[in-house]
Amino acid sequence: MAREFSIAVAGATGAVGQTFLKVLAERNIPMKELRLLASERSEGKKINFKGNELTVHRLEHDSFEGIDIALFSCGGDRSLTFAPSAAKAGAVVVDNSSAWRMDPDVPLVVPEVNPHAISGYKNKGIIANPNCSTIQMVVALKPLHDKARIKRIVVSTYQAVSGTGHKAIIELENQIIAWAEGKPMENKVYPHRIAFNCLPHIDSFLENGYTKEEMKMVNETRKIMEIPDVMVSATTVRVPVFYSHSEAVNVEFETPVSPDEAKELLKNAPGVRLVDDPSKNEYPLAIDAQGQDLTYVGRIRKDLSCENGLAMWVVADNIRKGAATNAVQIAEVLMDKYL
Ligand code: L14
Repeated sequence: MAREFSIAVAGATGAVGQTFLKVLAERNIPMKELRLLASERSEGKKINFKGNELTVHRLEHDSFEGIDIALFSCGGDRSLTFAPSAAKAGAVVVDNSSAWRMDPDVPLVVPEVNPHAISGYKNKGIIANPNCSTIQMVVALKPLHDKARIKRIVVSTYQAVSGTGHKAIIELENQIIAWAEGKPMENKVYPHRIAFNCLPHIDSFLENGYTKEEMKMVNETRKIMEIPDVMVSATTVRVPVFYSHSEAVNVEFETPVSPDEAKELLKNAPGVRLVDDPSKNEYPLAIDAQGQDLTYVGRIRKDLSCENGLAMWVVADNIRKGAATNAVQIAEVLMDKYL
């Protein structure tokens, strides 16, 4: 990576946008220019990047002249509006929203799982970054699928409020403070109180009784893992955790794979940290995964309800591996191999 690149961040002031900047700095991405874009609300704001003060500009159709890679995390509507303009200006868009993920002409990529799909950016100039819950699950399952072929997945998630953005982090904080002070707890972001509660409701409900978040886990898993016929059933739940999603995953395989074999495979798998020593109370925890880029896997045991099954617990930082880090990893492959 001798060359330097011009990078734009659309949605630079959001929870994911801020983490884009952190990850770009940490990974020393070679940049000629870093252009920060956001809605007019944040126009003119100053943001420090590696000791330089950068000004936030308003996201517009002509914001992308000279940009090589545009990292988008500014919501699905804005992405539908502005990603094609960025692509037209010659940038490759890596988009964190759900807007483009299931478009057959847009690759949906987790670099540890399907890096070859990145070449598909040539179709529309857009690559989609998958849903946070899906990313960490497929990182954990890919090495096992390569060994024994997955037939069916049943997953329940325990998702942090940061996925909804800054406003939800503040809502949970305020509810905890109100509770401690014996005052009424107010909710605006979620339809119910999230403090000391669990909400089986992420994104909106569909006709079939599932939420959009649940159906993302079904459809995105099929696309990323390239197993169009895999059966997936998901229940996605919001829990009063600030960062990191946890998941209980039950997987059924075509052929046997023992817990010991699975541990051996996961110990050496890219992007995975195996944390599995229950005798020492060691298993993946949200508070340990927070701020990290790896997907933590543990509690690996036989699923007693089927012939070739495993059960496990999978945890990752939803804002880092689940969003910003995964997108920056895609950008790194683009810079290394394609641009
Ligand atoms: O990326 O936690 O499709 O509310 C959007 C909603 C991620 C989770 C996505 C949340 C989701 C987010």
